[in-house]
Amino acid sequence: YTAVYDPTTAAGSVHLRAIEVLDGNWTGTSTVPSRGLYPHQWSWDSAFIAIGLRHVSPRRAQTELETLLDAQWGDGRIPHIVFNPSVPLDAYFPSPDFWRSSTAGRAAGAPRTVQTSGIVQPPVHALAAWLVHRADPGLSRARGFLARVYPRLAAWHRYLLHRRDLGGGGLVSVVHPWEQGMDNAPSWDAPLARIAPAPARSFRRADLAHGAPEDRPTDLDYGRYVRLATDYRDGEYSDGRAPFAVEDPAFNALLIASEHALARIAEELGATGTARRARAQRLTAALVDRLWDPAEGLFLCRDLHGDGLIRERGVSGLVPLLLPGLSREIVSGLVRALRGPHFQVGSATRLVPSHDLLGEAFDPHRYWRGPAWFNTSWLVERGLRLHGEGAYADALREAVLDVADTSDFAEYVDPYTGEACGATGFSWTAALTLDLLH
Ligand code: 9WN
Repeated sequence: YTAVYDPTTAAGSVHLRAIEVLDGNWTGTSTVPSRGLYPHQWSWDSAFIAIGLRHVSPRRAQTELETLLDAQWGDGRIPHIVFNPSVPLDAYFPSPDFWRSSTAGRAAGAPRTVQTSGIVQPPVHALAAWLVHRADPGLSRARGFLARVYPRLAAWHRYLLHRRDLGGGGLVSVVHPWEQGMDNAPSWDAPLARIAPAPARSFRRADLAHGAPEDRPTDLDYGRYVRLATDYRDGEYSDGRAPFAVEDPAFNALLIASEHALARIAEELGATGTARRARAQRLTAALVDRLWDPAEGLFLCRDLHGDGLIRERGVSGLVPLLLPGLSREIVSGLVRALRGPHFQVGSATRLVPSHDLLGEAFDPHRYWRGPAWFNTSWLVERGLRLHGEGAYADALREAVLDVADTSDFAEYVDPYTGEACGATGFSWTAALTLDLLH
């Protein structure tokens, strides 16, 4: 394989190998993120997976999303994990006997027939559903795909906007770092420090059987994750009072992007998208008002129990670039941040690092504290293209395709070298590679 990526000669092979990864991780009704480490269905993984799968099998992409939506709770939440009953309990922690969704989640309307977690993940689903529809509108219409998913996606957004506006400013809060999807990002250090960790002997981590401990969150992090999840469960997953409550820019930006997608879905179904578009605009204004830091030229997280904005620069603060309707000042601030000393995209780094290269917490191998992930680079690539930065978008796209190929579709990579970390054969890496190839 040549050092310079040449899509005309390499596209065939990387394309086929990406399809093989997704085929290997397909269970018959959904796709696992990776065979060893994550043997169940994950919420935002499935959305990214569907976005890639639509190019190979629009039918399977629809099924991926529908399987996830079948596990939706009565209150509208989409759980972050849907458990596969044929996988042994000790294969992943926390397992169904920890979450106890069918009993502890009864008041919130957890499904009876399938076991799930009780927390959520970023709402990429309506965006995914819209993109899946567009890949094969004939099949989608014949199966009534959008008509079936629309009410469920609307209920999902309703849950987030009505039950999770814990700060009262119109934005959604996450109540656990797993909800935001970037588990051990340095932005969580301050809000997590107030949480008393569960004792290490009270649980057994399964992830260390698959990943190098220095690439994973620490035991102390896990103690706090377990405490937060246990207390949420013991409160029957009711929302309102949360010891950890953070407004995150990526989570909210993905909700807004999905709200725009829901407007289009509504129109496709013959209804009006006007109210949804107006809501997306209101949410964008709230995002800017509450999380944009003009001096920094970046969006930051807001700690509802702390001193306001959390002063850590993370990739989460760049993700809102994917939104339409941002001011010129914000777009150019984000592009400058991406290319500047803290992320160095286009110069020293290959993909977008998850954390500030100059930050004290930066670690090029530890999970969300520095390594580059393919989903976030894919989101930033979309944002660059949307805002007319085609040359930068093209360069990032080439880098993503090259590193996905040479890392064997790694879960995450060293942002400087592209060296693989975590699992290989990771589904969203393969799926988003396919999307960028089309
Ligand atoms: C906890 C599945 C998930 C991703 C997350 C990633 C990681 C889980 C874990 O794996 O989180 O949900 O066990 O570490 O951080 O973004 O969805 O791929």
